[in-house]
Amino acid sequence: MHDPKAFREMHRARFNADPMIFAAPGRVNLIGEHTDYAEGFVMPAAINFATLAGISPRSDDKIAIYSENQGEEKVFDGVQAKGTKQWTDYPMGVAAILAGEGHKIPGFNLTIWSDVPLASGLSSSAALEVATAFAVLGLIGASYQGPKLAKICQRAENEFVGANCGIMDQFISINAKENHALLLDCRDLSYKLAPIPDHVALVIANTMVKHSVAGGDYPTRRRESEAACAVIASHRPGVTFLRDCTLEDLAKWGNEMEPKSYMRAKHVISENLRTVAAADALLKGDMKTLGRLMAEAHTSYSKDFEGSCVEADAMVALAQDLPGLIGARLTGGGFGGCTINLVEQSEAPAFAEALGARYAEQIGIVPQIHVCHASGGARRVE
Ligand code: GAF
Repeated sequence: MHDPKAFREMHRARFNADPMIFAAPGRVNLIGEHTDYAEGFVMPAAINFATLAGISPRSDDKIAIYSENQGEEKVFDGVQAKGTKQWTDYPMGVAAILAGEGHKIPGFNLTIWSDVPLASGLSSSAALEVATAFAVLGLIGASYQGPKLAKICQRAENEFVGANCGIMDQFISINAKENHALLLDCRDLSYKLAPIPDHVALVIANTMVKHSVAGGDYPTRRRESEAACAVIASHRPGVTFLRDCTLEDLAKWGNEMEPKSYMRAKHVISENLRTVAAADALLKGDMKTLGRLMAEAHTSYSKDFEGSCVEADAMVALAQDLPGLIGARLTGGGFGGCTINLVEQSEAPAFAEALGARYAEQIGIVPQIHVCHASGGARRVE
C-alpha cells in the first residue's frame, strides 16, 4: 500500500482523526561495511521501499502506536523511560530521545506501515525511527538539520533499543537524493553525492536468511575490530578509531592482536580505502572499477570479517557470469539479508529472473529479487 490515501483512511478509521503523514526509505549500501562505527566511509543509497508514519494529536497524554505490519496497537501513558524489548521500542525510543532533548511531547496516535523487508539488512529499523522522528517533530512543529536528526535516531537505537549500530542507516534515510549514492565520512558527517547513471539498476536479492543488528554477531565483530584498534593505539597515541589506522600499522603490530581481531581490522582498514576509491569511480562513471571494488569488498567481508553466510556467498557467486552484472556484494550488517547487484538496466529483468532461478535450485529457497532505483530521503507526504 504505497497509497497515502489508503493509509490516511486506515489512521482515520482507527483513531477518528486526520493524520499528517511522513515517509522514510530503507537503503542499500553499495560499499563500506562495518566502517561507520569506526568513523570511516560508507556509500549507501536509499531505495524505493519505505515506512509511512501517520500522526494525529490526542486530547489526553497517552501515546497509541499501531503497526499494520505487526497487526497490533499498543497504548502507553506518555513517553516511556525504558524499552520493553518489543517493536514499539523503535518509535518510543525516538520520542524518548526527543523528550530528553527538551521537547515537550504531547499525547499522540501513530500509525505505521512499511514495505521495507524486515530483518533483511535494508534498514527497516532506521526507516521506522526516521519516519517516527519526522512525525513527532511535525506534530510539535520542530525540526533539526539532517546530521543532528540522524544522531537522534541512532541514539534511540543505541540507548533505548539497545542495538549498537553506527550512523549510516539513519543518515541515508534522511539525507538521500533520488538517483544518487552518498559517500559519507562518518567522522564529521560530511558527504558527497554521486549520481547513479540511468543505465544502471540496483537489483536487490534477498537470501531470505534473517539478519539482525541486535543479535550476537554484529556486536562481537564490533568488539573484535575495536580490540585491534586498541593495540595500534597503544603504539600510536593519535589513533582513536580504525579510521586512523593504516595497512602499515597492521603489518607492524598485527602480531600483537588476536587472530580474529587482526582479520576484522584488515577488512575495515582496506574497506575504507575501497569505499573512497569506489566513490571516485562512480563519480567518473568508471563502472568497471566500481564493480571490481565491490567484488573485492565482498571477499574481504566474507573471508576477513566473516560477516557473510553460505547463502549470501552463493547469491554473489551465482550472479558473476550473468549478462549485465557490474558488481555484486552482500549489503548491510551481514550474516544474512540481501546482496546488492549493480546491473545494466536493459538486462535487469532477465538478470533478476535468472539469479532467482539459480539460487532456488542451488540453495532450495525461493529468494525475493527486486529491481530498484535510488530514491530520495524522508519527507512529508501530502
Ligand atoms: C547495520 C548498522 F545499523 C549500520 O550502522 C552499519 O554498521 C551496518 O550494519 C554495517 O555496515 O546496518
